Amino acid sequence: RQECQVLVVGGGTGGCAMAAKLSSRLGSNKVVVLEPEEKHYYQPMFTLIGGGMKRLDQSHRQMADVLPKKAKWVKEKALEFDPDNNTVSTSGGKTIKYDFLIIATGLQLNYKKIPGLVEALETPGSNVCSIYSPKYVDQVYECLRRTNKGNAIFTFPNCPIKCAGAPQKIAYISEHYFRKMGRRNNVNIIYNTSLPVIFGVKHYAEALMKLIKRRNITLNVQRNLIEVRHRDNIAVFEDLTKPGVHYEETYSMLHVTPPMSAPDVVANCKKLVNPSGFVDVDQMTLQHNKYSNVFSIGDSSSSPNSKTAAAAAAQSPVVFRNVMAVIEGKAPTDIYDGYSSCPIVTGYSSCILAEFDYNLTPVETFPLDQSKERYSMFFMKKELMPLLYWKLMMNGYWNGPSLMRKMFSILKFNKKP
Ligand code: FAD
Ligand code: UQ1
Repeated sequence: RQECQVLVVGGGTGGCAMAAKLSSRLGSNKVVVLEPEEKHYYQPMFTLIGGGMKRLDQSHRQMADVLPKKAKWVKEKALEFDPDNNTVSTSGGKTIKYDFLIIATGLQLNYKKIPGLVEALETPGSNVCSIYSPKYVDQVYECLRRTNKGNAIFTFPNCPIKCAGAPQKIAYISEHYFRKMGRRNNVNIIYNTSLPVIFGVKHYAEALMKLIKRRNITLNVQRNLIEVRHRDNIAVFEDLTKPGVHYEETYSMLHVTPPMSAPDVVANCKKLVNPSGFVDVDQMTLQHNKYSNVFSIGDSSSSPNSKTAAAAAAQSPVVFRNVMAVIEGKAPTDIYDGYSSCPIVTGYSSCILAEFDYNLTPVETFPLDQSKERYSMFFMKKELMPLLYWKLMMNGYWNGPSLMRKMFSILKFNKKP
């Protein structure tokens, strides 16, 4: 049995940022981080690894070096939450009692939900790959290098996912790759998405539709991957508008974005979650709707923002201030506006920087039209963001770009002051 003031479950993007902020304010050994993994991955780099622009070993650090020194790391999994008794039991047989709990367990990748997919991903030379897992991301560039004709198919599942732009980023990067290699005339690029639109924010969707047309990419909406028959190179899709209608599509390369969900241990604790299995928090304060000493940050929370590291960054000062308020016996008053951001990489030197809030209204940081493809945004995504992540965010110093945006707008550089 162990006790702590704040227990952070999950030492990924949101959990580590919270542990850094809280342990710096509360002092040593007040914060426990429960996290089973040895390595901390900077997942936004996976898209670039897929395109051969970065290596996998550049995307991770040792968890021990990333988690804050003032917090105590318990290298175990949460097995069961008991919010009525303020305890969490762990894979190592511990029961940790907390005053305050922050759930930051991210999303679980459900590759197994699609029959034939895991076998395909794990068969060498099957031409099936996925940027979403460090286990499979290296296969993406290998697939690109091997493919010189036929259909390169990219999928988007029928559920909320993290970084909803990533499935199309890898399609655009691949299209550019085949063009650079002189193979584009022999390869069809097909983007099959379960969503009814290319992107949820109109401002960017319009730009992306033009790009798709210009670059001759086939877009099929409301088309969901349900099976992979890798021996025949066939991917089976269902038409979400016509129940029972299936399409068997032959691929020479298949990039799969897996179905995702909150991790089972979280989803199974019915007292903590909403009907979809996400931690049931108030979308403004990020405090749990029933348990006032429980908060959630990042992908495992029910707040209806687009799930990104950028969103977790913008949530982190809100969760921090609200946890501190509750610790001091006050009501939480800080509000998260749903900010999320997605640098939609469109090739080997260009990027559209989408930024928006709960209302899907663009909230742009820079005094430029960010729906245009730009090298500056690509450079920021590829070279500056990893630095910002490791040096600032992981040490609790990055609260998202709202301050930068206000600065630009005060200086009247911005289009919308
Ligand atoms: P994570 O960072 O995933 O951390 C969850 C942690 O919880 C993990 O360390 C895990 O080991 C731990 N955990 C899980 N279960 C348990 C348990 N039972 N007990 C204890 N610990 C547990 N975001 C952007 O902002 N910009 C981008 O360009 C971008 N691109 C992306 C591209 C790809 C391919 C991917 C995969 C993601 C991308 N993201 C991007 C999204 C971003 O990585 C996530 O939204 C972010 O990491 C979410 O943070 P989190 O803390 O909620 O979860
Ligand atoms: C961001 O804050 C963030 O989290 C650290 C990302 O993840 C790596 C991003 O991709 C982006 C774009 C932001 C937002 C930052 C700026 C400067 C617009």
